Amino acid sequence: MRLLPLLLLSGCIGSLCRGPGCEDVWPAGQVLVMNPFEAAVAREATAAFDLSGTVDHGAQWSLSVLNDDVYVGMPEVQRIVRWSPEEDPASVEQLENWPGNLRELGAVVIAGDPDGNGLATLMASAPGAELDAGAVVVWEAARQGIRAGLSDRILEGASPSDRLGEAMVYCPDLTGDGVNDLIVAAPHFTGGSVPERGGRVFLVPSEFEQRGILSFTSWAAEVPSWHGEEEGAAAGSALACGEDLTGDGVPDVVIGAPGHGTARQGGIWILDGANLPASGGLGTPTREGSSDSAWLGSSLAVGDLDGDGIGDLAVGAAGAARGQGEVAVHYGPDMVVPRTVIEPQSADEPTHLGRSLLFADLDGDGLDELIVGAEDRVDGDDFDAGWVGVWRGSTTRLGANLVLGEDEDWSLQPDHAFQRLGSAMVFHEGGLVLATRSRGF
Ligand SMILES: [Ca+2]
Ligand SMILES: [Ca+2]
Ligand SMILES: [Ca+2]
Repeated sequence: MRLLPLLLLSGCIGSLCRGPGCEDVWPAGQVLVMNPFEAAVAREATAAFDLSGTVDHGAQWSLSVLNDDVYVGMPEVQRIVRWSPEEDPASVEQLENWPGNLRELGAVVIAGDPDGNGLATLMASAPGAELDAGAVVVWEAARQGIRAGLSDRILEGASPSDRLGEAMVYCPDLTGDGVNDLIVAAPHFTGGSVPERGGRVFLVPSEFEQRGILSFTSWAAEVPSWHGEEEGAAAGSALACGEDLTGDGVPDVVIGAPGHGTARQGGIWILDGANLPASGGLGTPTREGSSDSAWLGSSLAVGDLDGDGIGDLAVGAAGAARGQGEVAVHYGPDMVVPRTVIEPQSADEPTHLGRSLLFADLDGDGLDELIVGAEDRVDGDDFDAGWVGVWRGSTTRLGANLVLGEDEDWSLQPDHAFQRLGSAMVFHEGGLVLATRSRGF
């Protein structure tokens, strides 16, 4: 990776606006790349750019990577930006700035190349569209064509408040046609056999090739879907796929329902990729939360932490321990009992540890690291400052009951309140890409 001039994490917030959206008054935040195991000083970023926009609505950006490019979804301004840090000079290009009613476009953005033609296909959700019914937009983003092919496909949500697209993952081929598939959740889905806010998860196969704006009834009837069976289960609040967790060589699907259980203990389901269940209710969870309001399944990630070739699963329970949060690590294929629980240090304020989780090989040894974000963490008097911790992958599995702040191999501490460190994380060219919020005004 060609190194840009080193920028300290806090060094250029508030500097001149260089990216799209510079008409906005405030520098909203920064996207940066860092690798704690390569940098001479672990808090130095190897590349960074400033995001402009509004700063006062939480700044829940989303990130995706394809080839050399980083894609940033900015749902508050319905904007998607492509950052190419490898180019000289690094380029920032606004791909979409949707003026219409696709509210929260970019809440999840995924860049893929399913047909292998070298052009990114963007899959972006807009869970706020049509009174929170939600929508998913899929289009090919030609290199210079900002609005080219704009309406290739828009999948509309069903009813207000369903929040279609609040979670979305891009999976290896699950339907047998050799092309990747998209799994989209509407975690507040209500209606038909689905109780209020039970949630519903849809597998959108690649052979689903209708174009244009598709009403819910026209697309959803044709695709497999699974739903929560209790009021408020919120099935599909988190999704994961891409690893074989069971050891049969076929990638599996994981669904989180943090509202599962009478006391919102939460639950997760591991769906066997070789034998996906028929459409319908999800049934009994693979695992349930162990305490009231644990919200188990509020976040999920899969990778291979011990390098045995079988996928491992990290599960967040953001409400466990009175809102401190916990992360459980399940090593495949023996998934049922977690081998490791990562707990926060005792503190009074909610941390919601593990609101975001990522597996990525940061040190290049072929084993994934576990990266845990706690975007709500209070730092002294600074609320929502956030925190990121990294546990290194090893053929020796992590021990039981690790403590955040004591046992991680590396951590990134916040600079200021509302920085929300760890709110969005992806892996790119050997580095950890983070979206962070600026200090504001
Ligand atoms: Ca499997
Ligand atoms: Ca493994
Ligand atoms: Ca590694």
